[in-house]
Amino acid sequence: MKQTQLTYKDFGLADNPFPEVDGPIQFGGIGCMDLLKFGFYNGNAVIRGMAMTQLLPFAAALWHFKNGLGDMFSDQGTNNPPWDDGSDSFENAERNLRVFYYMMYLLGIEYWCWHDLDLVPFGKSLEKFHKNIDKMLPVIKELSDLTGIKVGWTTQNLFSHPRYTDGAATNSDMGSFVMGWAQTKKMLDVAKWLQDNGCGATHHTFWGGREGYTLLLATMIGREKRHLATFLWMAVRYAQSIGLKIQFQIEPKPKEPSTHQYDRNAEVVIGFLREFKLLPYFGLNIETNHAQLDDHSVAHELTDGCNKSLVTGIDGNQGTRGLGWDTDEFPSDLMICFETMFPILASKEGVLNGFLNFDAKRNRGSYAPVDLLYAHILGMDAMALGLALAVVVLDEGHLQKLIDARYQSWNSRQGAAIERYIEDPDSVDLEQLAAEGYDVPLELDPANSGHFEAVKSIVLRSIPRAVALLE
Ligand code: XLS
Ligand code: NI
Ligand code: NI
Repeated sequence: MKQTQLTYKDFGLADNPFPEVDGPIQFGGIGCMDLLKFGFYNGNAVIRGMAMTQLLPFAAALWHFKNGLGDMFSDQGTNNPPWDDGSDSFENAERNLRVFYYMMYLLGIEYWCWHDLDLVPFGKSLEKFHKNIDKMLPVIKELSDLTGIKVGWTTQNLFSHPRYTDGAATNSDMGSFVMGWAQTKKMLDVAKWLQDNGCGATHHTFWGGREGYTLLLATMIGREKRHLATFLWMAVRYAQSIGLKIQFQIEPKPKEPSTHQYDRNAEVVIGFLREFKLLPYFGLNIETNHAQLDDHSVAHELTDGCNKSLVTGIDGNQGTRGLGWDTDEFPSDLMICFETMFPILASKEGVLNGFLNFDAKRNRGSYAPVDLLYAHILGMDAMALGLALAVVVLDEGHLQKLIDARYQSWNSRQGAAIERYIEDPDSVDLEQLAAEGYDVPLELDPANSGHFEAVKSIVLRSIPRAVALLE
């Protein structure tokens, strides 16, 4: 991020979109009650020898910045910011992008993510749409040069247009597959342009908005999954052909809007990628709310992915417990933020090699422009606290001591032999092992208790020291 002090005018804006603040949001001290300052996120803190921007590579989502805040009971949204004239014009799209950049500058967010359709409206034809994207690229470059804020990942919206009602790559109508490919190829060309012009775009996401089925009885699942794999292979090979080095990632989601989506969760996606030999080219972008829709925690999804070094991004958000919809709320739940950062810090890499994207929108009732600042500040504060808590729990070692004790029986010679068995069938004498099974004491050994409540206490009691880390 460049250090120079900028004003909204430097972003080519005639009016100040956020008159409530006169410069970048500052850290106001722990628990600061000026809500237009950070109360936990301290951009100057250094933790584990790393800068906060490295530990928390925040990205803002253009689609949620522009989100009209409609819902399933009313398409008519509540978000009518003064900078948006409601038209489909290029100028309106450009003004939105300029305000978006100014917002990220104020917040100290260094990356952003977008679908083709977020940038400019689709309009009357795919051709015109793509021409408008090309016209906007120099604006991205101008703003990126001005601020140092880069694109994190690009993607294509293959779920909004009626053409994609039954999916894109998995549509029963081949025309939709072909049109989806045109959009995807274009966004890979765009990523190449962005990279060549120093604007970032190191990652590219596939979220299969409607890649799944609505009615199983009318669906050829096997054929559709193969089409999806074909589509992904086309992206891999096309990127190679234009010399584009990009980290592809799949964002799992179990359902909604389709009944069942083929990229249901981390385990399912890993199996799918392995089946079609795509594993070397793809990572996982794990979204908290999607994990929740799959009745899992984000920690489960991330742990699955991290164990295989496959996590390349996070869509940090949260849902409303028990609701069952993808409400994409800004993260505020400390335990969710802890569960997000813990698997990443505990992983072999120890840091997220990708983006922590706020795939989050304001509540429908938070329609003031300044709520965009409040919302991101909330998310950044919460994630910072979650990060610090994960660091303390990991680094103080109390948890590891309990885990080590729990698994200690496996550290015996016999345990090691059993753990070798898959590779070395001679490591275990199956007859003898079964014979020993008769001698295993029938009473549990208290030494092997999981002490689960004690484990939870470790997290709770680490909170004060986590807070101190951020001071
Ligand atoms: C929607 C998805 C979407 C992806 C990008 O549920 O989370 O926003 O992140 O296509
Ligand atoms: Ni998402
Ligand atoms: Ni979502």
